[in-house]
Amino acid sequence: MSETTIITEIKGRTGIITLNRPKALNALNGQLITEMNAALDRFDADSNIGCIILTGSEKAFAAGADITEMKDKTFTEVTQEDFLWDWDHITAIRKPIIAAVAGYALGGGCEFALACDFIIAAENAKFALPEVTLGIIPGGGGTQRMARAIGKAKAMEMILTGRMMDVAEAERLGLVARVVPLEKLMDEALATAEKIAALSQPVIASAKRAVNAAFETPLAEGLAFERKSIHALFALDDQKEGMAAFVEKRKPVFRNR
Ligand code: DAK
Repeated sequence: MSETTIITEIKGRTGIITLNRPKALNALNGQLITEMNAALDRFDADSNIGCIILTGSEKAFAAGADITEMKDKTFTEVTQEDFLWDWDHITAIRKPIIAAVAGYALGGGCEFALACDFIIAAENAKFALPEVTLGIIPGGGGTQRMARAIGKAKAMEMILTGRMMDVAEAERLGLVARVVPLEKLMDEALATAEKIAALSQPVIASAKRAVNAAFETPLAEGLAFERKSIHALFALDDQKEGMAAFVEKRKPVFRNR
């Protein structure tokens, strides 16, 4: 393997993964996906970490899957090796993942941002699913997650034209949770991550699972899942502590159990 394609660091209780292929605008090659997945697993297993941030550079979150790596692949190769089979691993991570997006989030880069739990975007962020211009369609979840995120009309228009969406439109449509000045992107993402990480980890994991169930199940099933989840949380010390602290007018001390 050549030099590492990501940088990882821990700040407070937040694990930060920075995509680091600047010369290729963080194009997502096999090595990067492998290294990113391993870092996600490490952070997910680390009880000192309560939230993860995935970010890129000021110019590009990621400009998509690496076109040079896939351009000559044959149908037989992509099907037999199940090309990019490990692309979806990010959705198996239990801890919250914030995408801190500056610059281009295109194709697979946009799909990775969509696969995170929410996006905080810098004012220069640009989103697109330009795969049709390359003779393919989005393959990392874009047709499904974009349609759910911004609705059919806008998703169709984006995916059928491949056009770029600026951050103002992305915020208006609910694609991103918040827009911040570029120079404040990491500070804002980190402050948000630390706020989440300070809460009870099993409660946060339960909340993440419940919201995700909204996209996987019919409403009645999702509501039943939510009901079971909140009932289960009454088994936690952290529920007793959170409510006792409110009544006693003090800050809760969560012990993640
Ligand atoms: N792949 C490889 N290299 C890329 C790249 C990419 N996606 N994007 C940029 N680069 C490289 C450029 O080739 C260039 O390299 P050099 O020529 O310097 O060696 C360098 O990054 C700088 O790019 P530019 O010179 O083009 O920079 P500009 O500022 O002029 O333009 C740009 C920036 C982002 C508008 C432009 O680079 C661009 O349009 N890039 C391609 C964007 C794109 O089409 N992305 C979608 C790729 S397809 C799957 C899951 C997912 C996918 C597929 C399958 N499965 C689970 C099966 C995903 C597919 C895709 O993402």
